Amino acid sequence: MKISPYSFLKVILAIGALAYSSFSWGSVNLPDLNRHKNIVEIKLVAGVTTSSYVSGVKTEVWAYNNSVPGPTIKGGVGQTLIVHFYNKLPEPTTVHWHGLEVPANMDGSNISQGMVPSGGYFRYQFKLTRAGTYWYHPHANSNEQVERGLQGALIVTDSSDKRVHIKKRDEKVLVLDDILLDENGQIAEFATDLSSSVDPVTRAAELFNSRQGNLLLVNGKQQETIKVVSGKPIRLRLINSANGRFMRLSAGDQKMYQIGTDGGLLNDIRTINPVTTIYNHHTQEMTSNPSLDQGMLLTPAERADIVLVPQGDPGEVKHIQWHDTPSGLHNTSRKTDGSIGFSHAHNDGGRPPVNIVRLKFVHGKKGRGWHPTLPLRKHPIQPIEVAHDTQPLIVPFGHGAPMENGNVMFFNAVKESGEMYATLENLMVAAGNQSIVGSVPGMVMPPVFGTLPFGKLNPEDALHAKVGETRVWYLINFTGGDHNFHSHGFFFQPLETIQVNLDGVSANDRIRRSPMEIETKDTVHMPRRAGAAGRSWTIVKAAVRFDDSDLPEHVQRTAEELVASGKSPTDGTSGGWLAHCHFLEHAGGGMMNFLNLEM
Ligand SMILES: [Cu+2]
Repeated sequence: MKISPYSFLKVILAIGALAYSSFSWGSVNLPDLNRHKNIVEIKLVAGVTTSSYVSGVKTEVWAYNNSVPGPTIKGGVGQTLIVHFYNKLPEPTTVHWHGLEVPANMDGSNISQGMVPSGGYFRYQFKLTRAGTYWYHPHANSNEQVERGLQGALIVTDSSDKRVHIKKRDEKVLVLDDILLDENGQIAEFATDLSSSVDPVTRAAELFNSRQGNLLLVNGKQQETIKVVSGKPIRLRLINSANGRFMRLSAGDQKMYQIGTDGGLLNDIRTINPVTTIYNHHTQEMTSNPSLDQGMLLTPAERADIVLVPQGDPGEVKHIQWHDTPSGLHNTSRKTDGSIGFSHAHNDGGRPPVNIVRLKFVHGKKGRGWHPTLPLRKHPIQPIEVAHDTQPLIVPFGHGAPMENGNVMFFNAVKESGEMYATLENLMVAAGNQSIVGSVPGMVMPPVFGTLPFGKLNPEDALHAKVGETRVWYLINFTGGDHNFHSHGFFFQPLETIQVNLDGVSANDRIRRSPMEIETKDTVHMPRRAGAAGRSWTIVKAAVRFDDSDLPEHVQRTAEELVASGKSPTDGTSGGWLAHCHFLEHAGGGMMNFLNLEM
């Protein structure tokens, strides 16, 4: 079968009706090698194998234990996880335990440990500290290695999970990916590989937008099927493992509730509004309502725990659908002077919905709906107290114009961040002034403050904090595209999103504040700026405390395990905690910073 590389829709229509692959949920066998009840000990091998994403085509993939996604690792809070990791890939790799509160030198980032060479071995060992839906993936050449299939779920449970009142057998993990296949059904060449045959204009687009695929995958296949009984709730743990694709899910008339996020259960259950669609007469396709109040949105690497209460008759089939989301996608083109230009894409958010999960109603004793014990959490999440003078950790998000070869420089740091912060705060005071009507003069262009892509970032220019300190992440998106922010080692609590536009007519148009409900996150969406470059930006603030004092004592890390700095790891110490955009092409292109955490 020939696959057109850039027409997502056509691929889905052409192959959407074909058979599902034969393996089912988390069926990969993962024996626990240790009989001690407080230890989960497993063997994990990264290697090259094939997968049948498209009927009749064997796609070469890179996989953990020969499976995409890799085996689901499960454990309880307080248990120690030991992973014997073998690298049978043709290149170096690491394993990053996304979201887990691990000792710094077990974090698997490219600065927390040395690379595990091809043919090499590494022993990971750490305690499971907090219930939640996590995942593991490489942190070396990540955009290629994750796209090729290296990704797997890791589930940590505690006694609060029983209060959800859904049996283990009615709980499913959905690893949601989006991959780009070439016309032979193989993983397409990577724009980040400058020696590839990808042309510069295409390269620049893949870097700006992060890789947008042409095939959606749920647990490594085009569609997942779940047998359901009317009125009997199921619990779904969603993981967005895509390089750059947003996953927004909805299930029509089926009731869905969000109960958990990256770092475990929420304080309050949230009802998920279904995504409405309209018919587009020009494209003759359905288009999803762009409002983010609709559906369950996951940006890359985010997770959500949801409960779905099926309603239907035996024999009926209903669907969970993927819906597109506008995210500031860019088109690129060759200009007459030979340079590469970029503009906002017309089709941004306009792709039609795709059925990704079949809910197949079967006969059974009709369920009586969902009756959890409330509140779900035995111990509600307590807000991190932030003093007025808490020092911000400043992380700017920006990029340069495409170079001749299509490469794009991204950054998450500037040399004069204090000066930039002062400029921003002053302009925001003016923008919030009700007595000023019309545009507020001023401009903030990050290059003025000395952009520092990750490769050029020295420890002294990176972020600094002390163990035990409470700080505020002050994340600024200067770009016309969306990003997200992921910090290693420590969860944060998002506080508010502030959209600043100096060109607004009144103070209310110039500064829009959206407070966020309390939750435990390690990855948060950074919406694009609302107006012109330099004249508008989006700020996300999040509270963080650099210790484990909100955890039970027996799982807390020691101060020695938290300390990390200097960018270069040694055998025993980490070179810092990474903080970066999780659009993998952006992170790889330099949109990455690190925290020097000291005693
Ligand atoms: Cu980004």
